[in-house]
Amino acid sequence: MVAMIPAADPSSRSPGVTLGAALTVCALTHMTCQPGSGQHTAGKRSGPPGAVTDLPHRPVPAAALGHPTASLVAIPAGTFVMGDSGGDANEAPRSMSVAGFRLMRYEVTNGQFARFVADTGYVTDPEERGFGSVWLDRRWSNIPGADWRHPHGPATSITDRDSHPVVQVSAGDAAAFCAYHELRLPSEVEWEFAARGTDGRRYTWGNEPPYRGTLRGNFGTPKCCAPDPSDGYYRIAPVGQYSEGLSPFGLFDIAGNVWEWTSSPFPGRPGMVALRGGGWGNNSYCLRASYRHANPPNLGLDMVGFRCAADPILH
Ligand SMILES: [Ca+2]
Repeated sequence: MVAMIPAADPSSRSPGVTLGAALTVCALTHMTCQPGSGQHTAGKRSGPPGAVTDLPHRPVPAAALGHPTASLVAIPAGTFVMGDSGGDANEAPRSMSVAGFRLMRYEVTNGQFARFVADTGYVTDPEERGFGSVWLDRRWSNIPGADWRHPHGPATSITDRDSHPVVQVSAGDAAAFCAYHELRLPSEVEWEFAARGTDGRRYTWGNEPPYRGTLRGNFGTPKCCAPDPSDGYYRIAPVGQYSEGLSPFGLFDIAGNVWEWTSSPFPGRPGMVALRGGGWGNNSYCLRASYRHANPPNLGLDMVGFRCAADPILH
């Protein structure tokens, strides 16, 4: 099984972290995700942890638990500058045009995925392979028995977590879920346009750093890369909790909570696909709307989920 896990990206600006059999997601392969990267590691909140009184524990909207088409948001056609001149080499700014499409307002939830499995008998890649990747002690470990019903290992469960985003689903599993509902995964260009719109903002909510006073999502510690309960949830949060982190089109959890699979192959990384958005263990560099990451499409991880897209309704 270890041989199926990719090594670190040889083109990355690796800080020399020993990866072993671990898969890398963003933080461990990029120096700029490490502590000491200046503006990206500003203090997480304006007050001390004891002063936090506004942790988000909102009721989850019914649309996040119902049919996936119930939360589709129309994204108009547009042209934008994709990328970030302050990011990685693969984020070189370039003008891109996107046709109109639709994208789910929320990440796909356990409740939605459970109904899909009940209807179809679908078996996910991690279930077939017998393991899922779990983020433990700042690295990925392949844990036997980790799957979407046991996201962080066989001793964990999704009981009472219908409203959490499903994880431990591969890109293939995500595409199968979307196709069953006559939807599809978004392309990488569509995802970034939905995340930041046309005004060149660095993050989905604007240019304000993630950790300055306002809770904008479910992120990791400013010092790379551990889960952090100060946003209300140690690891995964229910979808739709952080209204201060909305995208220009009203999408929740674009930055953080879980990474999101796209339908796009990753340029220069044969066999790999792109995923976006950062997750509950990442810090601000990886939460930028333009940050790109690549994974093998059959891998399940406890920090990676997805949302589905659709073509526009034709009038
Ligand atoms: Ca997300």
